[in-house]
Amino acid sequence: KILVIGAGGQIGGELTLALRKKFGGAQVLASDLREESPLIKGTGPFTTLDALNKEAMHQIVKEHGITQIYHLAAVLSAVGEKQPLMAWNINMTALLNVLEIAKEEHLKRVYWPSSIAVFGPSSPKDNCPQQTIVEPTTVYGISKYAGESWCNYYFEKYGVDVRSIRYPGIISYKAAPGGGTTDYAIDIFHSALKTGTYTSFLKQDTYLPMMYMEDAIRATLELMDAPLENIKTHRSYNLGAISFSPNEIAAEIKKHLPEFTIEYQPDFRQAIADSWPASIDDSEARKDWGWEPEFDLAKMTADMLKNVKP
Ligand code: VAH
Repeated sequence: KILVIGAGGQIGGELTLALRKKFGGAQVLASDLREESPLIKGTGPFTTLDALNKEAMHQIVKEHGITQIYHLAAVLSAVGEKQPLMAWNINMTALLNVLEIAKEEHLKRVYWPSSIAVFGPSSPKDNCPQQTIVEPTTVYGISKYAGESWCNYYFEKYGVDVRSIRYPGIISYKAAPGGGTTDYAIDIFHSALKTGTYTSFLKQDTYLPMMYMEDAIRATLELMDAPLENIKTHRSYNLGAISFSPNEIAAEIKKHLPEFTIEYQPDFRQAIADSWPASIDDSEARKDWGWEPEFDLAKMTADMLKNVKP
């Protein structure tokens, strides 16, 4: 039985739906600090859970016979820069609670997302490899990079089968994004459909690694399904799909909405974006567990414009 922590979030909600589709609604207990989101309501059991409360989390695991945890609760990059110590405390305490309980209860498997935000200005800008110079300059990136080392520690020392993916920016329409820097690529669709124009908080030529939610969910399930012997790292796997700039996604939208216009007013998030790679080398994921993206910019744009409710 699976526990999803952070089921109210952008990825947690869709992961909950995908896991319920795969294993059956009753097999997936969704949890979040906030009340049950409309996206998952009625598709299976839900409980509120503050991921900082280890006792409460442990109680839920024992009461429900949980054997796997997907931990999707975190403070993202932009919000994290506004409240650094709060972000560090939440991101690390919640992860250590999950790892400790996985050790004590001998859970079968744990999933925890890292991010391309672990990379900093000293990392290679293009085709950034999985193993390279990693000097994060955002609190979010610092917490994700530290978390990767903790995951490896619990695997090496206690045999906890925890697996992780460094997600790029994830684009989706089913749930609101959670305060990230890449979220301009979601906002742009809502704005284009609502007003026909968008003011981007990133400069026009800011390339960032991105991925459509369908690809991110499928990658997560494929990683978690892979035989343990195929998993060559319990830190985290680089994952890439598409790299584009605000200028490029605007041009793609214009193919569908010729009247669409964009302007640029970079804010504090520009510095965050500039510290990250423009594209990712995900050859390890392709080699170890057969990763292959399906959505390119054109296919994603068409799907977003078809489904976004402005
Ligand atoms: C953020 N969407 O912007 C997240 C992600 C790579 C970016 O980690 O913070």
